[in-house]
Amino acid sequence: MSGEMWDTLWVDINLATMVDGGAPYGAVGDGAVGISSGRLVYVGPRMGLTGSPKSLAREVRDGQGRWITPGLIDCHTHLVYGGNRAHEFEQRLAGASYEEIAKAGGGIVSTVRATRGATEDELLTSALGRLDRLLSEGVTTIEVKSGYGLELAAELKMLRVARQLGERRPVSVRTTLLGAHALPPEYAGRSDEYIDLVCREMIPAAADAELIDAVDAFCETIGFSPEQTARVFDAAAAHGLPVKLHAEQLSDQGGAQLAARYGALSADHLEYVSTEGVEAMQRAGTVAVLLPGAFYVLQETRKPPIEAFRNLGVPMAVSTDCNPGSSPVTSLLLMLNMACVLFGLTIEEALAGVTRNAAQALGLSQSRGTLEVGKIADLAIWDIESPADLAYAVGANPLYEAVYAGKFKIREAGKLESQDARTPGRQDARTPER
Ligand code: DI6
Ligand code: FE
Repeated sequence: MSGEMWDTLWVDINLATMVDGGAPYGAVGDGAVGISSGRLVYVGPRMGLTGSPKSLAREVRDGQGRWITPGLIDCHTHLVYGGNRAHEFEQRLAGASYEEIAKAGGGIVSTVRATRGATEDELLTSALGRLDRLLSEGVTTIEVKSGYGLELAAELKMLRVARQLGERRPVSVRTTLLGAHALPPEYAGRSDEYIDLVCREMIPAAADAELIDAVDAFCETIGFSPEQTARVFDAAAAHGLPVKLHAEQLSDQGGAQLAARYGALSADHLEYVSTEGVEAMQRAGTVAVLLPGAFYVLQETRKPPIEAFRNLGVPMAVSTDCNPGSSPVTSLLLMLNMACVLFGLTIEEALAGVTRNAAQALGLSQSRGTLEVGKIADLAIWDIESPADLAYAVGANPLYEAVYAGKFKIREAGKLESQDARTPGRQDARTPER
């Protein structure tokens, strides 16, 4: 063999590459995966290797017939927050609606009080606990939103904590400013002035501090109007930041069309989206992020229009929406199951939703989301007989090992088995597509 030895070569392994257009799951039986300098350098049948495994790589791993998928991507979370809202869950079970609780000063605003009052260390500790549960299921990339500070200092505090998560754990963190999540009490009756604050102070400050990769808003009767959302998106555009939108979660506000008009990476929730909204998303290439945890916890009955997304070819992603109110969820595998059972996705669609399409929802398609040569070696290795097992067994966690950037192994929540003393993190979190 000429040329350099690869770092690692997996053999006796089945691949769910999740590359679109070929075999279901982009599957390759009796496959091999070569890794060098944190990148995939070979993905294909073992038969296609040009030499014996030992002649090709310094380390040869025997997969013993397991399956490899891309590392999972949780593309919509509110992972960083203070406090706990179990009592609101009790109130809702007793008949109060999410909107009623929000209007009575609970809901998002109660988490804002707890988040403003928490130190960075406190926020980091509680977020790490949730993050570790996600990582234990093979998550290697996560998006984290602000939106429980609703004042400049507290929003920046949340974003710094989110970025720190990527320095403490083997995970790529993408951060999104969600200043327009709810109206803070001190701005009651002055929502346009609050939007001024978001546009004139929060977005510029977070962008200047290089703390954000995107901007999001909550376009809803209990959130902000389409006009106010458009102002937020204009400010994002002025800073060269892509946008996402919480759209049509509780009612049809035309948010999907608005998001599409701004070339949004994604529109999320979408239970109440109209046909026009779906068509606009298709034309703009906007990903539909489905959040079955919020649908389930809020006992929503109206489903997002899966058939329409499917027929028009709108890519569907699936995420936890991990947050203390509508989706206190830290299992992406459970969301796979719920996306299938509650929304009617096929298992292959659901798995694409936490890999290929989740990468697209974060603008990371070139580096993540499928097993393809040149992409970052973020992998999940599973003790399963077929990919269907990932959505089938409720509450099971068949993760055998996760590999982050070809270097960091994780087998149990929070337990890092590093092959490399370097801490993963920041520079990877900041650089869009390497
Ligand atoms: N929609 C949601 O489901 C979350 N945010 C949003 O805009 C809920 C956030 C919360 O209740 O704390
Ligand atoms: Fe959300």
